[in-house]
Amino acid sequence: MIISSRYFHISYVVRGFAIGDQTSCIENFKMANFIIICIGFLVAASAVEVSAQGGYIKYPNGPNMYKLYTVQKSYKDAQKACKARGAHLADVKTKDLHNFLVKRIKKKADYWIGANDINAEKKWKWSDKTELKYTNWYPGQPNNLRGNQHCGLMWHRDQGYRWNDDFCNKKKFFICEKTARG
Ligand SMILES: [Ca+2]
Repeated sequence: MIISSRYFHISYVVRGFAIGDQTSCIENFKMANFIIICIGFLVAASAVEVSAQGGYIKYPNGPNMYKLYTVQKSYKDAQKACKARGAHLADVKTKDLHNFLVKRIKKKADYWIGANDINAEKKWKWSDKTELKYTNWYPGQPNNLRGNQHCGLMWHRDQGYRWNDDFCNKKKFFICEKTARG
């Protein structure tokens, strides 16, 4: 009687451990799977955003992709640099696109965009020669300082990077835009 009772006790304890270990093992396995799935998801998400096309980022609400270049160039040289990559300076035609680009600024600086009135004073046009409808000028801009500011940029002096017209020969960072390929 005593022996069988002891045996019962021991077997119960052993079984208890076994069940406990099994449960925690399953929990650990589930957690490991969960972490692996999460990591996989993050990697996939970043791979979608930074496409294989030279670091250009697809704008989800339009057909184009964008890259912020942190090399300083005059406006004309920035235009040339974009063109050499099958792109042009970014035509920021909506507030949503403006915000999308601002979120991706890592180096606080001015960034040339497509807006300019090089061809005719006060007739601001985008790179694609269309007139500006949506604008996001900083209050008091464009002021055409000294009668010689014809190139638009996202202005680092404003927290929201509202736009300023500046001297086209100044060297600035710039944003290129090109059509996203399927
Ligand atoms: Ca200005």
